[in-house]
Amino acid sequence: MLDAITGPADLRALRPDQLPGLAAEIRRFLVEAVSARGGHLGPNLGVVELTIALHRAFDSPTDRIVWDTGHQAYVHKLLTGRRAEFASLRTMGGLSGYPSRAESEHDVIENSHASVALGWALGLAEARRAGRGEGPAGRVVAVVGDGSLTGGVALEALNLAGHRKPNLVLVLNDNGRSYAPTVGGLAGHLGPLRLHPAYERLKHGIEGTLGRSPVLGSEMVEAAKRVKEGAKALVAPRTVFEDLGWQYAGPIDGHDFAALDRAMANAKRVDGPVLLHVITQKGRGYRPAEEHEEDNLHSLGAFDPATGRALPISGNGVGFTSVFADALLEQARDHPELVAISAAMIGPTGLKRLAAAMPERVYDVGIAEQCGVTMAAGMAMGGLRPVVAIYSTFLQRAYDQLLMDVCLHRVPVVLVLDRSGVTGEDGPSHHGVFDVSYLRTLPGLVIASPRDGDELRRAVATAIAHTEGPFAIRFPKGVTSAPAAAPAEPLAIGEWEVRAEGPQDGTGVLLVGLGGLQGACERALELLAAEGVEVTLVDPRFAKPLDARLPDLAGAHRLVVTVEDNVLAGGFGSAVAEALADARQLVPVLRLGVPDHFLPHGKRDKVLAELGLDGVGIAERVRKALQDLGA
Ligand SMILES: Cc1ncc(C[n+]2csc(CCOP(=O)(O)OP(=O)(O)O)c2C)c(N)n1
Repeated sequence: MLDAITGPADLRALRPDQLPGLAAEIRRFLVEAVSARGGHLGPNLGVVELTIALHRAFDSPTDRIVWDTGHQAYVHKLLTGRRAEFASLRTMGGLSGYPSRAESEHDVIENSHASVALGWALGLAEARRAGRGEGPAGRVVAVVGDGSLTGGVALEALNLAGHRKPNLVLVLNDNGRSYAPTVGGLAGHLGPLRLHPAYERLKHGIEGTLGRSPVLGSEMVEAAKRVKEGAKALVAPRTVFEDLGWQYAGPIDGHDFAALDRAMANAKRVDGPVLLHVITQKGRGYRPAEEHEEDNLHSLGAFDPATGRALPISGNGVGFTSVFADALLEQARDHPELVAISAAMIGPTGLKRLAAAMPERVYDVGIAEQCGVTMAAGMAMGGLRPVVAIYSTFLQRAYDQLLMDVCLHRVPVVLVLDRSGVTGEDGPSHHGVFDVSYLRTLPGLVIASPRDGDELRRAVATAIAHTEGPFAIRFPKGVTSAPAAAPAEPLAIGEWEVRAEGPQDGTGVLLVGLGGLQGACERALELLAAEGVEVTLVDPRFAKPLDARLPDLAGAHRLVVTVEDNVLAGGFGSAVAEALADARQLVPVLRLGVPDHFLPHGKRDKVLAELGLDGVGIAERVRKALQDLGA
């Protein structure tokens, strides 16, 4: 059946009794496709029926379906004519793992940072209300997970939509989980609605504004009778959504086509914002995902479809995240005041080990990076030593909190930015290529950028020992060398390491490579040395402050080359150029890094090579620069 579906119209031509078969086929397809190259599995298995129902009920692209985060849009892709492209899922030039406007007119937004879909949908709905585009007839639907609803920006839109009251459908895809179980008072509010549904179904289903129950089954009919008989146990409070000005319908069984169809048909008839509370099961229909306790196989690399177990990764080494996890645990043993904060990503950021050993010292704040950072400021002011572990790309969201709460108050918060630099398969919105630029602007912040496991462990020790102000550590995705067993020796803040010393007589090249790109610099050094170009290789260790000896060392070379996988705008190379200009050191500077455009998805190594940020590319650019200088 799946082969015959080239778009939503084909889907609408199916008979209702054909839909369960289609859903089963889609689930088999998803497991096969994701097992080959990795990707998001659990979230997509959970929304198979929901996505089919959405595309039958709404007329995309005239009606706009906006996926929050977008990691759960694989089924949407399959149903909008992209089945064949799944063979290239997440590979360079292939199918994106998120919605992509370049791929399809059915993809509205491609921002894979959580919690923004409702704001987008609100804006689109207001534009229609103002008579633009399709006008008020077209519907706007936002599909938002219960995890993503914990983000402040989602709550802001929820609040505003209840006040503005445009025609807007919010499908709350409630599976009770982010990666791990969703935290917070709102999750606590949804739980009882999910478990004791009868009253809400009745109030808004039979007697309320929606006219008919979206989920009228025999159980409900019974419940209806009991309510009418005045059975007090069934009387539930209003939902918070209604208090905010929304109409609420639910809960709706997100795996029951008939219930979904009725709910959506009703929602289309309602004026103003309506929330469909749809209950789904993450990982549905694939036992390894259903039974996977940590995250229902939320996202994973290539795996064996028979067992759900990850395929062994070739190559030696240990993940940077793992080194951080051990280093943090080591520090926590010596520092009872140390606590760690994660924004709904305890597992992926490596806090799981600390949480297993000392659960009371790890805080999951939900997808609430801003709140997490400000809370850390308060904790530090109150005498704790908070370590905030947030992927580089997601910390972008908390810029103002870093500036005003952490840095203005000079509180000793430690920021740990995993997935710094080019990250790979998740694409434009996930590459952590902006952090040096945005962190550098923050007064008083130290920024360490360790190149390997040993240096990372030392950076963690340095950060915890640094009580005078905030401290950030950024490190890339990927594997590194295992750190030494000896106690981690703290680093001197701002002090670089000269790793290879070339001539200091104005003839050589000074190569300064930040963090994870030291390896590529080593390779470039070898290539250049073989051609007789002499190079001094420096690991700056810190993007801020820079070693005070920089202008003098630069002046002893013919050319300074900076290498980073951060954007060139305001990045590490800019910092070096600024320092040299301020010292009136006029040596030419060649800055290598990420140019002024968004990067595609693809393996980290491949993306870096395309940018010329591998050994060969660096050597080539140095050679060319020397030619231009007439050397
Ligand atoms: C701002 C931001 N922080 C963190 C993430 C990482 N992240 C991706 S999906 C996800 C969980 C989303 O949970 P939910 O919205 O309930 O969707 P589900 O996967 O359960 O379907 C998180 C935390 C993100 N995408 N954006």
